[in-house]
Amino acid sequence: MEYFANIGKIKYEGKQSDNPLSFKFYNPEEIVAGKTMREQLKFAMSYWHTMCAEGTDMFGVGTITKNYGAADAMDIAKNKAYAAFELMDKLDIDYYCFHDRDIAPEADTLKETNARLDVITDILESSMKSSGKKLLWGTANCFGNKRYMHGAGTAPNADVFAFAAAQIKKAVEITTRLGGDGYVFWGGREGYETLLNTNMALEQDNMARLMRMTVDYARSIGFKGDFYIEPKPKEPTKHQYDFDTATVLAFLRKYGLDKDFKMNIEANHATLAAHTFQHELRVARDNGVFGSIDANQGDMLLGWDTDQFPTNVYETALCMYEVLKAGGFTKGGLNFDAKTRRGSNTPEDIFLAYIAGMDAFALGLRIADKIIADGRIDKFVAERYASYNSGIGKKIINGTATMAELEAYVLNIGDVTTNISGKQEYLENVINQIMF
Ligand code: XUL
Ligand code: CO
Repeated sequence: MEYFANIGKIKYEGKQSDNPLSFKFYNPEEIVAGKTMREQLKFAMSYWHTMCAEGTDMFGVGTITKNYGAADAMDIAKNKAYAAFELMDKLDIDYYCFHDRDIAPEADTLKETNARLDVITDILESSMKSSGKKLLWGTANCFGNKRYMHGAGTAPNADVFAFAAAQIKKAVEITTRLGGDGYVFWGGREGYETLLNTNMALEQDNMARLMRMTVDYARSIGFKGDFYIEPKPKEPTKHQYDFDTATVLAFLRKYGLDKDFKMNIEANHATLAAHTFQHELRVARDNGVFGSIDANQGDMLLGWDTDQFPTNVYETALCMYEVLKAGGFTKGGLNFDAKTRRGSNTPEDIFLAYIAGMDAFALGLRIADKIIADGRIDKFVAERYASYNSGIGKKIINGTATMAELEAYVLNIGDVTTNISGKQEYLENVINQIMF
């Protein structure tokens, strides 16, 4: 059965094309910065938004039907899996990501739920075999069910912790079985609403315990992928422990987990933390924990996670600049954790949205490559810090300068006489000149 019957394979037609169902900038086999665009960008489909989300919001019901011609919950789940592979094939997307509950609905008992997961995992496994599509990462939805109302790994109730561990065990097993390149922790409700009822120290200790157990168990069953934490400062809880990359790094280091985890950076989460997307990527890169990306964008006028498809080329360019500087993706990729607006309610809108996101990142990649090849930005930054290459600066860097020596140095020079301009406007001109 064909689920998107009116839509053919999306092909690169170039920017002159007026066919809305074509790529204008994403040319998968074209080489940019030494690899094909396909290899550089490693696009992934998010199962939850693309296959499941029906456009509900706080004020209204769904506007998009995603039952894929079935009525029974498990029949819908099966058809959804087949439809997912048709969609990936038509969009020429090589990877996908899922939560356990996206692929199969939860039943009354964990045993029955896991049996349902096995049924769908069989379909995913055989579809992957025949199509060559790959799993970028798997994860567990430990936030949707009401048992997780106070959190999962950070819940005050040990039975809830146990349930989360049992659920994650299964999610890790199916991720491993499907050859997943990654496993994500996103702390959906791992945070608090008020400190008046919260033992923050115990909650964080327990989260670390759950992560350590997960890593050890996954490695024991042969999981070879990377583990990621996906920082987000708030929503759904008022305060989430994985606030931003710097906060997560401190957490990982405190609990000795820093060698086991990298970051999955989401653009909209960065802006909710009052950072730029580039800032979060830079913190990850500088600390050797850059892993994967949830590609989307927020609305700067709104304070919540709108998960829009990325179209802002300035942002995608600076993102891909960081990715190229980090040496490119290894096990990670660009997962479109993005959904069409509630009013864009046809299957065609989903295709148009992915085309928008893939083209925006293709443009970003080309521009980032040009920024690096142009060299003016890198040269400017290198020269800005040139005082550390010799003399007193070199001594500061190699750790031989003492406070007394620095005092003597200053007494000798009198005062700082040169401070060169930061030339922000010049650099912004350079970026625009390269972009346009
Ligand atoms: C929520 C979010 C999640 C994670 C995976 O804001 O980004 O979908 O990506 O749990
Ligand atoms: Co995400």
